[in-house]
Amino acid sequence: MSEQITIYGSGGNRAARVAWTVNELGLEASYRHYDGMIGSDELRRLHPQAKIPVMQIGDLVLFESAAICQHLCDITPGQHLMAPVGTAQRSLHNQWVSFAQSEVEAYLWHSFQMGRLEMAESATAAALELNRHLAGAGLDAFEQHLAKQDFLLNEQFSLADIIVGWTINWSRKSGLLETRPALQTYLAKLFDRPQVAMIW
Ligand SMILES: N[C@@H](CCC(=O)N[C@@H](CS)C(=O)NCC(=O)O)C(=O)O
Repeated sequence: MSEQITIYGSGGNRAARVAWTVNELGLEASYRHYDGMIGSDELRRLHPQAKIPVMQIGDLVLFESAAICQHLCDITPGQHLMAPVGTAQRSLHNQWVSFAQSEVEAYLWHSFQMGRLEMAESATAAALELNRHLAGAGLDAFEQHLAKQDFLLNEQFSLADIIVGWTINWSRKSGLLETRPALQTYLAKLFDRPQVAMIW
């Protein structure tokens, strides 16, 4: 690839999805990260909410971690992480990525935000319990699916495992995997990969 790839964001946050995809595809990228970058004017010129990750590649500026990872696959000849548009495998990829973000990650994010707001304990306890219940219902779907196969799409690792794996790892850190052994086994397989960029 001739164009320089710059990733804004690094570490165990959602930028880890992008770094892991870069590693799996064997691409070169430079990473920009400094204290105070989130919310900065520099980042707000690239992302409407000044969040990470953002990728700049040539004239293209992209935000949303899943969109960035998918773009990297689309522009990498001979890549092995994502099936072509119009195939069943590609649509199953879209399905699991959307499901993870709307049925699991949204509730984890909401609980995280409540922690930041330091609301009255009585106000948060019920909402946190509801979030655990709703995220858990989404995780049950992944638990049943991954009890039957090694990776999300079939027996072969793919980009869906990078994107959804990050969400499942956040669920583990939120104490939601204790009763979900198939997801624990699944995560261990992901962490075995030398290219992994998540933090255990
Ligand atoms: N859906 C977005 C989420 C982006 C996001 O919320 N990023 C976090 C870091 S993981 C962030 O920048 N948070 C800043 C904040 O909440 O102020 C994605 O997947 O890229």
